[in-house]
Amino acid sequence: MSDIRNIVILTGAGISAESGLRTFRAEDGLWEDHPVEEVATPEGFARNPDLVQRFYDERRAGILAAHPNAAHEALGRLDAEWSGELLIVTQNIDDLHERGGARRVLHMHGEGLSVWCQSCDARHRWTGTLRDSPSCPACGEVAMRPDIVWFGEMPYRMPEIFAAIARADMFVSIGTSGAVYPAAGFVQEANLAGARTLELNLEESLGSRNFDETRLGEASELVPAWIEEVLG
Ligand code: BV8
Repeated sequence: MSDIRNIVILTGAGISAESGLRTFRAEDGLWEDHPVEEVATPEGFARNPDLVQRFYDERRAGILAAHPNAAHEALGRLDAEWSGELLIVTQNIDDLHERGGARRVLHMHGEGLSVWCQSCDARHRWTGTLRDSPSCPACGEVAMRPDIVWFGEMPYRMPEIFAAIARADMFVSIGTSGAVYPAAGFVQEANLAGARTLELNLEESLGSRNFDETRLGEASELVPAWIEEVLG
């Protein structure tokens, strides 16, 4: 591990599964309650804003009721003790990385506790609901949507992510199925950058063949063990 200085970590819904937040593609996955095109696309929002607002109101309440697990806390410890570069790129919209102590976190698909005014472009931390059409605290208009990157929308801060991967000595993917791009392609960028690539996941993912090493199991066990290796 002594040759490792710059680390990029990608996380997905699997790291928050043991905190009680459902993943997307398991049999009880979120998408099965609602077809994707209905709730996670701009077209779906335009067609049925009330359904989409209620879907994210439920997700927001779930986030507030959840607690970080040992995997989030281990990454918080890494962030506090790692003297090299570190970037935790998460596809998750929960704030469990932050509540687990991590600081160097980038939410590439947005955040469940943030809302975005389509009239004045302001973003606000939001723990309430949007189904009751509240006015934007900045401009007073009723025009707020979840601050979430939907299918067909550009993920946030991509240049920053690609720059971090280009400098990485190690790329670790935790709890993601490798089903959604551009996140699913990050491991190939890391391989091109000459980084070591490690996957920690409950089961083989769509991208497992692209990793130098895949360890299968629960994040709450695999992540603390890996952090011990890195910090040890
Ligand atoms: C874009 C926010 C471009 C919403 C989400 C080919 C190439 C490039 C793009 C595309 C392409 N084909 C199609 C596309 C477009 C599309 C896409 O990838 N579609 C897929 C379906 C094929 N991508 C996009 O639209 C993206 N934007 O490409 O923009 C562009 C260019 C120009 C101009 C404009 C745009 C935007 C995608 C973002 C969508 N938003 N989330 C919300 O959260 O409600 S996606 C959502 O699903 C998540 O954010 C995440 O990213 C994604 C995958 O979910 P996972 O996190 O992996 O969860 P999943 O359930 O799938 O898997 C969980 C894993 O954990 C499993 O493997 C399981 O085994 C494991 N696990 C479970 N328990 C545990 C565990 N592991 C450890 N421990 C446990 N206990």
